[in-house]
Amino acid sequence: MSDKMNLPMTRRSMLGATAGTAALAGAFGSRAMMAGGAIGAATMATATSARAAAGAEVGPGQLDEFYGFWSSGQCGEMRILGIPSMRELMRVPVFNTCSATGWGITNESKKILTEGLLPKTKEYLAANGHEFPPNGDLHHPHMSFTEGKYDGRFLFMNDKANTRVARVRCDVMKCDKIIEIPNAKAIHGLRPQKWPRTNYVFCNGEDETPMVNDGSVLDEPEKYVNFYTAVNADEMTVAWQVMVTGNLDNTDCDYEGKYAFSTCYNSEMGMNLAEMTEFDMDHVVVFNIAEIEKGIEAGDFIELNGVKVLDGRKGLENNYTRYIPVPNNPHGCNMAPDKIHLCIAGKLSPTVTVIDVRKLDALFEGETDMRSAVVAEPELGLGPLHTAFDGTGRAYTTLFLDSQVVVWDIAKAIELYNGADVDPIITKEDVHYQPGHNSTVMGETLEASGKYYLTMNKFSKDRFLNVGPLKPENEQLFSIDGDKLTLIHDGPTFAEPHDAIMVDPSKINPKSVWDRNDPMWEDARIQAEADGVDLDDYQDTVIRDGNKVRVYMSSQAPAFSLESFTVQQDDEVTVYVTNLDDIDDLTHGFTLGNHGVAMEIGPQATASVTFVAAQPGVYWYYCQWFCHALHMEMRGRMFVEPKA
Ligand code: CUK
Ligand code: CUA
Ligand code: CA
Repeated sequence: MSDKMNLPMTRRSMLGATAGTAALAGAFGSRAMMAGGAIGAATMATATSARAAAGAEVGPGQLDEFYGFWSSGQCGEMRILGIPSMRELMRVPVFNTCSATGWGITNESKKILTEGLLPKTKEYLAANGHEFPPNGDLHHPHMSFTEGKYDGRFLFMNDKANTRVARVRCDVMKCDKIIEIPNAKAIHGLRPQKWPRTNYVFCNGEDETPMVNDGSVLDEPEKYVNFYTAVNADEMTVAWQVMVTGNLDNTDCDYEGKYAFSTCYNSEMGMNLAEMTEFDMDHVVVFNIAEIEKGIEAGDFIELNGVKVLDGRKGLENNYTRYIPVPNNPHGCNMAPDKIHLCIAGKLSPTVTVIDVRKLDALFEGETDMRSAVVAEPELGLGPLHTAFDGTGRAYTTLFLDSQVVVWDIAKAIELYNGADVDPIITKEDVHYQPGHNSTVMGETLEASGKYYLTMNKFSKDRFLNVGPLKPENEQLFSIDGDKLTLIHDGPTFAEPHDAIMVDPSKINPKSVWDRNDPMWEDARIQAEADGVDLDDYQDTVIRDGNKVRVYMSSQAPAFSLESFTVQQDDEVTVYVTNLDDIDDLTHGFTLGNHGVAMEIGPQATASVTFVAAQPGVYWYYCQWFCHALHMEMRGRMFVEPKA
């Protein structure tokens, strides 16, 4: 059998042929470019000339100025874009499963997806035939900080759908940790601590649930609670939680490491829309980090599902929290890079409330007028949702209902609040349509820059060719020139980017080839060692261990080291593939026909997958990442012998 399948090619000639593949890829590339150009000329003429005028053109083969890290909402992945071209560079699976990379299929990814789940959740999931949640709702990707600046170590993000927080390693752009947050429900707002570094990742539970949620309480809102969570960023464990009054929506923190903040739109503790919008004022909760840490040290907490929980509810005598009243159902919570001003977007109120964080100490030292920390509340337009900053004292607030961005001056808004006759509004620009989040380059850091402004619009309506009842969202990129915004990109995105950050490339330096000792496949390394297999070298070993079979193979373009292997029906088979190629961009794959098995194996990586060989017969496996001129031939057979 194996003689017939031998390829007339040495390993050296395989490597040689790799160069040919690059040429082939080049040819494919230029064809695609020509097709794109033909469409582009007709529809993008205006944006293209504006782009050129703004000096924001990125020609074929040119690199972008900035990275964009994008949420994908209910798609559950993180996306990487190039700014200002808005080209999508990569999709990083996190809370979703991915057919291309095998995220949710490989043992390495399944470990990450399951190890942080609570025991009870595993029970719900098992009852529904899942090992881990098959979906996610990723809203807020943010990078780790050191002293108020991005430090390029990690990206953190939330899953509102399944109450999780994930971390992506910036050195390889892969998720390495996912944890489910106990007690809280629907983790929404998320922000890494900015100062002195990201020791904590702050996250908001949006949905309130009965404190003891065992089926005995439904219509007693006073028994419902909500939790603010601090995750230990290095260990990806829950550091502490604070029980609060009302729900929580978005969160941010200051540049001194003293305070974190959350908006609350349901101070009513309502259970339906009418109730949730009943009061004229809701609130922002201010969390006093040092006091909370002291409280933990002093043992002033209860332990709930393994988490230290402090009671920071309103009206209690404690120094953990303060509640600042703000108008009706606020949403966005954005700390300005001037280190002073926190902007709370009004949503149902046409205002943004500006809080001066220097006035917060007083609230914890006897000041009883919580509104004394408010220094401005300009009326800006209908449906303010989120605010971005460019480091010049200007603020950019999205107006959902008006379908506009309003650019305004923080200092003038303060003057107006103090009675001066000034207009803080600099300009308003139409966007298409109904913007949610917005961002500026490095805008949530001390290195905020006024180069580009991004608006993430929830509706595209008639802006693109009709693709049926489900329409894409629309994202628009503007170049900022003084007080002027110039539209340079207008393009559809699939469901549903909420938030994005734009990052200078000097902040990160991803690898092109994996380190052979990467912890990602630690379990495979340990198992191989026990099996006497050297993963760093050519492998073609099949180990039987009862009805468990471990198949080790390596890949080098365009062949697997094992062109076939044999197992018995009902064996539990684990295939380990190590990609011995160490050339940039030479990813292989392993897809086993009709078994729901596929995985990516990057250069110098090891990946593994486990399945049951349930039916006798011949099953081909193949490499699904186009790697070589003879990529189609990169395949082999699994032979399953019938049970004796
Ligand atoms: S939320 Cu989506 S538009 Cu989840 Cu940050 Cu405001
Ligand atoms: Cu290896 Cu395609
Ligand atoms: Ca409300």
